[in-house]
Amino acid sequence: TAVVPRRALISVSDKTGLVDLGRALAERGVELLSTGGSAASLRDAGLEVRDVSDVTGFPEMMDGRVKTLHPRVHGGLLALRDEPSHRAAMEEHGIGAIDLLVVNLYPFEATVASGADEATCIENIDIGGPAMIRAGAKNHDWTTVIVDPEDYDALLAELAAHDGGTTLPFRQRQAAIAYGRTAAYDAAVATWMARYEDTPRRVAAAARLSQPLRYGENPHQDAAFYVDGSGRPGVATATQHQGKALSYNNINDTDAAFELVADLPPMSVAIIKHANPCGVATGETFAQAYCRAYDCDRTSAFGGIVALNGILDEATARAITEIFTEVVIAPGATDAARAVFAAKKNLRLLTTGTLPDPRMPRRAMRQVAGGWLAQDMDVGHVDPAEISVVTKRAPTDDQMRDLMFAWTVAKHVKSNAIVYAKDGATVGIGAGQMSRLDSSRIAARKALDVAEVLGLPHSAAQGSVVASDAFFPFADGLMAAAEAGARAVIQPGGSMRDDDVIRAADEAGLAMVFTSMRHFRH
Ligand code: 93A
Repeated sequence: TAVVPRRALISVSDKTGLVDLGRALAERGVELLSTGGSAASLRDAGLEVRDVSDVTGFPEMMDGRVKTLHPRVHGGLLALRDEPSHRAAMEEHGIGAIDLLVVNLYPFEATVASGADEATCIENIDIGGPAMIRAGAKNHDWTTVIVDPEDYDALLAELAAHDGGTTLPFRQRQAAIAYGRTAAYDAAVATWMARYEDTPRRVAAAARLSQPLRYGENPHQDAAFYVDGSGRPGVATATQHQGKALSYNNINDTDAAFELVADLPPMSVAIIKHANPCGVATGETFAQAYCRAYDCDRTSAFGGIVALNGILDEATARAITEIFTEVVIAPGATDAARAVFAAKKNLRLLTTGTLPDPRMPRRAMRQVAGGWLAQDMDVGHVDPAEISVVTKRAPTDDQMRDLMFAWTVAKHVKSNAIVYAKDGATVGIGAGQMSRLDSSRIAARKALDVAEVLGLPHSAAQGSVVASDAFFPFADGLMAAAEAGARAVIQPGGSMRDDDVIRAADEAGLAMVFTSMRHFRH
C-alpha cells in the first residue's frame, strides 16, 4: 500500500535538482526539513523550510560534524508507525515521523580523486548522512529513501501515479540502492584508509564491479569482473582498441601474460595458454622475441594470449597475425601495428600506457568453501648476488643469465614448474603436474618437439639451463634434466636430500645454484 509522505528531510551535498524537487514536494503539501546548506538553497528559491536544528533543539555544531545525529531525526526515520510502543515513544519524546529522506553524501570519493590533503579527505567522510540513509532504508516499510539525484524524477512519477504516495516495491528498490550506496561509500573510505593498515583485508573492501562477463570459465557459469581501484597497469586498466569483449578466461590469461613480461628484461614476449606460459623469449627485436617464444610450443600458442613489455611494432604485429591469437597486451602499439591488427576483427588489442611494477607489494585472495585465503602476492625477487653455487662447476655468465631468465619464467608457471631455457628463450616448459619428475619429463618432451620444429639434430634442451620452482626432493628429477641436455640448474634448495642431489649434479658435470626462495604458484 502507498505511504503518503507528510514530512521530508532533505540533506544533500550535490544540490543538482534540489530546488525543483523541493518545490514539487511543497506543492504536494509535504513539510520540508533540511540541513544548513540545503535549507539555504531551498529558502533562496522561495520555499518554506524548517531547519533540522529547530527539530533537534541543537545547533549544527563542530563544523557540521553533528547536525542530524539526534533521536528526533533517527526516531522519526526508524519508528514503526503501527507499533503502539513506538507511537508512545514518539509522543513522549516529541518525535515526528519522517517518511521521505533525500540525502546525498559528502563527496568523499571526488575529494580523494582531486588529490586533496589528508585533513580535507577526513572531513569529507560523511557520518550523519549514511546513518540516516541506513535508518530510513531499514525502515522502508514506512520511509522512502532517495540517495541519487537521478532518482528524483522517478520519485515524482511514483507520487503522481499513487495519489501522492510511494508503493512498497518502490521503497524496497530505493532501499536496495541506498544500501548499495553506503556500502560503496564505506568501501571507498576503507580503500583510502588502507594507507594506515595495508592488509589483505583491503582487497575485499575495495572491490568494484567493472563489467558483467558473458560467462565464466564455462558457458554455464555466470561471471563478472571486479576491479580494486589500485590503478595497477594491466588488464583492469587497459584500453581495448578492437575485438569483442574479453571473456573470463581472456582476462585471467592476459593478466598472467602481462605480469610475466613485466618481470622480464626489456624486449621480452610471453605467450600464455590456460594461465601458463607456453613460450617466453627475449630478443634483439620484439618480432624476434615473439618468433622464438612461438617456436617453444607452436601447437599450444594457437589461440593464445601474447604480452610484450614494450611498444608493439609493425613487424611483430605481422608475425603475431600469422596464427590465430585471442589477445595482445602491451604498454603501447604503433599506428602501423594497429593497422596490421585492424584486418583481424577477432583479435583484441589492449594497451596500458606503462608496465606494472613487479616488485610492488600487493595482496591476493582466493576463495575456498566457507572462506577466503588472503596472502601477499609473490613479488619475491632473488638478487643474483645472493645466489649460491653448490656444485664444483659454476655457471658461465651466459648460463647465469639464462638461469635468471628461466627462474623468473618458472615463478609464473603453475607448480610443479620446470623450465628449460637457452639464449634467452624457453625451449621446454613443464607445468602443473603433481610430481616434479612428471613436469621434468614433460618439459624434456617439449624440448624434443622444439628440435623437430626447428630441424635440430638433438633436443632443443641440449646445452640449456633448467629452473625448478621448488627443490628437487630426489635426484631423479635432476637426472631427467641432465639427460635432456641441461648443463646448469637453478632451484631453491632446502631438501633433506640436498646432498644426494648435489652429488648427482656433480657426477653429471652440471653447474647448480640455490636461490633459497621458492616460487610455488597454484
Ligand atoms: O558531518 S556529518 O557527518 N554530520 C551530520 O550529522 C550530518 N547530517 C547530514 N554530515 C552530515 N550530513 C551531510 O551533510 C549530508 O549527508 C549531506 O551530504 C550534507 C548536507 O549538508 P548541507 O545541507 O549543510 O549542505
